[in-house]
Amino acid sequence: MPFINFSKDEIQCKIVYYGPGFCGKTTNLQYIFSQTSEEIKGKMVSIDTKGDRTLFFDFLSLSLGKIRGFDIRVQLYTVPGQVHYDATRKLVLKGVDGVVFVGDSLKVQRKKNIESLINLAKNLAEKGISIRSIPLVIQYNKRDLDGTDSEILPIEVMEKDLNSMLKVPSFSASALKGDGVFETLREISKLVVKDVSRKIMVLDKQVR
Ligand SMILES: Nc1nc2c(ncn2[C@@H]2O[C@H](COP(=O)(O)OP(=O)(O)OP(=O)(O)O)[C@@H](O)[C@H]2O)c(=O)[nH]1
Ligand SMILES: [Mg+2]
Repeated sequence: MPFINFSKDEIQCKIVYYGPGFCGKTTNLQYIFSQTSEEIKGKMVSIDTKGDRTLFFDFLSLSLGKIRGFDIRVQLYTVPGQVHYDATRKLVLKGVDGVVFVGDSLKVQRKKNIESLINLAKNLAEKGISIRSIPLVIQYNKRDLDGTDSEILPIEVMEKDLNSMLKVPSFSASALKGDGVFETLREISKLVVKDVSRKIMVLDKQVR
């Protein structure tokens, strides 16, 4: 459920970037931060990081404009992808309004992608949320490695592995170069704002 701050006329929506270790979640946020104007973004905060590895989470807040007099802010979080940080992932998922699942296009990560998606479904289910109903977008990252020496999974294979049941919007991306990063963010923001507006309308009706 979004957080509504009536004293500031602000609605805060939480979007979590989820996926296996090293798939590029932090890089997505870094690119968004580097390309967004000062008026729109807050600080990017990385809590507990060792080299490239997120050990707790990254956080970036963006302003999306107004709906019915309320400022809409999206708060972007990343989880630590490494398998043994599951307790932290559960904490970061608390109060989530939407998820970007970042898949790693490297062939060696194929199994890790699937395991991470299953882990997401399980951690959402523990919170009473179905992966089939929450706003969700899938991003196939590291596509810039296509055509290099690295072995890359074809999009069709990733789509079959990760999206054949869910059938959610999906995007090819290179978080490193920035390709597809804003397309992914725009789509998840759209889905989340739509969902949040619907929930607020239901609340409105209950109050009246
Ligand atoms: N070639 C290429 N490398 C990428 C891309 N995105 C991320 N990387 C690299 O992959 C490594 C891991 O990226 P991160 O963004 O730290 O990965 P993460 O998903 O946050 O990883 P954890 O915090 O461990 O869960 C870094 O060295 C990035 O530079 C991409 O689109 N293309
Ligand atoms: Mg990270």
